[in-house]
Amino acid sequence: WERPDGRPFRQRLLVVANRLPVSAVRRSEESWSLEISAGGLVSALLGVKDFEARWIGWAGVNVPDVAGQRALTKALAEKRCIPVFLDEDIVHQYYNGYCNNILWPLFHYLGLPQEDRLATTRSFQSQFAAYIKANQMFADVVNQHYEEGDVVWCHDYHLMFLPQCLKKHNSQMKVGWFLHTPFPSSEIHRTLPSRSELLHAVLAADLVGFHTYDYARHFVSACTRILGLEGTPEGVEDQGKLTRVAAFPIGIDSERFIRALEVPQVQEHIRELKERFAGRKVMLGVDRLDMIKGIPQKILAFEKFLEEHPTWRDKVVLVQIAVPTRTDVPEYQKLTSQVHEIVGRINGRFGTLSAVPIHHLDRSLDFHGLCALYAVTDIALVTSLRDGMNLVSYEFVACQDSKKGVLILSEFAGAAQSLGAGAILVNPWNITEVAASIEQALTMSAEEREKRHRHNFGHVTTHTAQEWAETFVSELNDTVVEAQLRIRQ
Ligand code: ADQ
Repeated sequence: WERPDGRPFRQRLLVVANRLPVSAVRRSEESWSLEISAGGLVSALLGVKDFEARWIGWAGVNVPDVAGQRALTKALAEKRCIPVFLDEDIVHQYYNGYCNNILWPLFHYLGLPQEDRLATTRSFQSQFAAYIKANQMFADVVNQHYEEGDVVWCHDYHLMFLPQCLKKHNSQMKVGWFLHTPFPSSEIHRTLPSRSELLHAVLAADLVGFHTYDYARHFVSACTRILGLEGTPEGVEDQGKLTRVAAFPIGIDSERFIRALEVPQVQEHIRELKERFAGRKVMLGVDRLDMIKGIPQKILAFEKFLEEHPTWRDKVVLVQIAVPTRTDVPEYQKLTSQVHEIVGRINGRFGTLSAVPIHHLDRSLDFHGLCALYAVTDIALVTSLRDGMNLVSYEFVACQDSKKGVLILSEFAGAAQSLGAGAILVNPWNITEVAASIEQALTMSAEEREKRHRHNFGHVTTHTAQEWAETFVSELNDTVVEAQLRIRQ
């Protein structure tokens, strides 16, 4: 399939996510500066060679004036990004409200908000209306830019209505939807007042993807139990229309991490860290400061370990890097104070004039700093209470080929399905078990560490982000072709 000049056609991929992969800062009335924010999704799609990707999403800023919107649209076009402009009220009700206050906790098994029932119901209704309105605004921008033959890939719990909005406008559009969080058991999902509307809206997609087989199974059960539809090995069937449902475990751009370890600046940083922590085993946690990451539970388990193993007290250090998120939400502020209080108590109890057992940083690290830290770590502690996948565990493994450190991993992270055989799996709620796993990791033989690391390193370097994106998109193309063939028969 070629252009007249002999170059192959590349299919256009419209990636629709709540946030664009850039941060925009306004310099003057009509001038913007943009910075690419490299996350897992961005690097996954940068590596996809067969498609020409365009991003559609919110730039994270309120731009009320037409001149500013026009200037930002122009600046973003150079980065192949197309903005959706959301005003402050919509952001408050759709993003802070329905997405982050209702769907995020529910999908991570934390339940619906516990406020006064009536107040919740009232705000629930207006937040749900704003959610639908915002999804329609994303759909309007997709429709404006869609060209026949494009593939549209919708991302995450923010955009569950988008497949339905798009298909209503154009039933021929190839639409896929992928969820980055867990999809909970149908018993949890059925507590959501808008449970059926959301399921129907997602089922409008041609292909629906999850990180693990379990999440896909929960979704199919929700459709069969709540909507009364038929679940098949392929997906969900509604009056002859099949929506394909499958697992597509995400990966990372492992080469990027492995190459970073060769950069002189990173090697210098590694030397400094080794010197600073000489004579001590380094344990590491890297998380957004979110309730789902189980940070207090992790620190309490470390405290228990120190209590029970006095001989290790001056021989280990826990470095916990926690990037603050959603800092305006009271529950998140409470979590920050709680973590600070526990860290202070433990450092007061077990610290000496020369060293403290926990280094807790409330901030993000740059890419090179993060790689250096991963490389000097002896034990990574990932204790999420629930986590769609958890890419930190993958990044740690990619940076450990010389050290062969141990990964302690929550059984409630999607990554437990792929890295479980190499990691020590724990129930993060069981602090005694996590404390025991720290001892097991510290005393593990070199042969055992090597064997476990080999398994995980092989997985992380084979099942990459690029593979994930390519598999999803080619499966979406195939699904649509198969559906067309079925209709013709
Ligand atoms: P997140 O909940 O953000 O993602 P995760 O998968 O761990 O969780 O990815 C976080 C990313 O941010 C990693 O690339 C990590 O390096 C970076 N990061 C985290 N803390 C950092 C810090 N303090 N400093 C610098 N960088 C930091 C959601 C889901 C996950 C799912 C991903 C991808 O919640 O379960 O794995 O999407 O699908």
